[in-house]
Amino acid sequence: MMVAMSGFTPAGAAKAVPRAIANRAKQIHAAGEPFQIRLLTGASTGESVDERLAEADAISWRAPYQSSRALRKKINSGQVDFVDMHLSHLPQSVMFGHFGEIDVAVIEATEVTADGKVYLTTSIGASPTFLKKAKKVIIEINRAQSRDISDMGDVVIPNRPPNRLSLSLSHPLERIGKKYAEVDPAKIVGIVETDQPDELGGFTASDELSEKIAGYVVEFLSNELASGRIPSSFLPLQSGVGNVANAVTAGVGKSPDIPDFFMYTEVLQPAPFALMRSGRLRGASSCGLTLLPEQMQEIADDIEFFRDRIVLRPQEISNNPAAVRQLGVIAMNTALEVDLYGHVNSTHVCGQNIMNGIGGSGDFARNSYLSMFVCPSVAKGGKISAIVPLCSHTDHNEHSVHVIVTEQGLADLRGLAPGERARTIIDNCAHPMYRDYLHKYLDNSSAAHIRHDLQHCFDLHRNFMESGDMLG
Ligand code: 0RQ
Repeated sequence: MMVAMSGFTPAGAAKAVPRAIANRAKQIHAAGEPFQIRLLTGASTGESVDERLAEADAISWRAPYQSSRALRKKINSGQVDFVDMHLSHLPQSVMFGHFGEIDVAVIEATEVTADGKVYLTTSIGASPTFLKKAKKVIIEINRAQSRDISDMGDVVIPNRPPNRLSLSLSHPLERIGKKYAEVDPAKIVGIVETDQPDELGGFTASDELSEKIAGYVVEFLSNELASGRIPSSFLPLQSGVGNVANAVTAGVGKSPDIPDFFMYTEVLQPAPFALMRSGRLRGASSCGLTLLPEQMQEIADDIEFFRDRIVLRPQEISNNPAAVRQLGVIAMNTALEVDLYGHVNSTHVCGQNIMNGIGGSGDFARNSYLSMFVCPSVAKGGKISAIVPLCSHTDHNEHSVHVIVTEQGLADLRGLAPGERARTIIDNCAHPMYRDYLHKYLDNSSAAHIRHDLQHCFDLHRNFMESGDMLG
């Protein structure tokens, strides 16, 4: 069966039913029978979905994103087929029938009414489309989620082309839809009551390295404002997941040079949320609330304050390329590796093993006013350089990348031809222990518009795979 579950990060992910499916799978496997599902969600999920189902060997196929240790292992050993997708594409791909029929949708909600209004919880994700397309629906009514959170929802499903209308979204907080998703009540085959909070992971406090990166980003944005290249009222920010992204938004919040701002993003993380009370963050459009448990409580306790400052949208709207272009979003995402010409690999280690997936990074990067990628200059204690001659896998190409930032510095690639890009990235972003190697690589490559030595462009990767150290 193709099963679709709610969840965009652990926020709003199904909890009770996937655990029950995992237990059932184990029993069936113990009896010597096969049992696996094909699984769609909005993005990554909480532990009850990917981790439990992967451990139970209950998934045969998965899309569009994951960040689970157990599932990653199964994907990289070839036991699970995984389709890595732009998150904005997922709901419309389901609507267009790209994955065939959806047999069952399992959707977390705070309320479902007799006439089929479904009030979603801490994320909207692809749930409105799953509810529309699935043949059968199971609703998890989660009593641990505040009913008031559902009122942040702004649900709209764009028409199928050729009848799709342009999005009328001129402000990050503009509401264009309904507070609830809709389902044909006749399709509901079960309602499961739970009271489990979102399975939010811990957030590591920002460290010296991420604060350095944040410092370069803030300095760059301040200069752009001062020069008038960013309007004085500033522009909405998008920030990817993780420690560095969190530190960058905290740094923007602290900077006296940057005015109070809005976010148009897919995941609202703890650091920007903490800027809301002071008014530094004036409001956020997001697809989900990936916050600390105490911050979730803060919203429940003071919904009057947050109701008008947070809008939760389906992922095809929160990540909509047209909206990102129209609003002039400044995008900040994370790279695993960047090559000398500004191509970015965000997903596959040595071009082979997946980490998480492209997520929404491409939705934003390709269409943003300014597209920035951040990462530490080295990983694994220096044995891996994030700056390599040629990316071993490309998620974002040179045409979608304006700025690269590591703790070594910032490379502003706008208007630079390939040769200039390469030297700027090496001198500003590569770790000093890799700079000579990278310069020599360039010097030894024959003259061309984009210089490469195809005999040696993956030597660093090959060294790492053979000896565990890129420098051999
Ligand atoms: O491994 O945990 O074993 O030490 O990669 O790296 O530095 O902790 O960074 O947690 O921010 O993740 C790109 C994966 C970065 C993430 C990525 C190793 C490193 C470490 C993690 P360890 P860090 P982060 C919003 C937008 C794509 C999706 C996206 C991501 C681990 O940000 O998945 O942006 N982004 N979505 O040691 C081998 C390299 C490496 C490397 C780092 N070059 N080679 N390993 N590591 N660089 C979210 C959604 O879409 C919902």
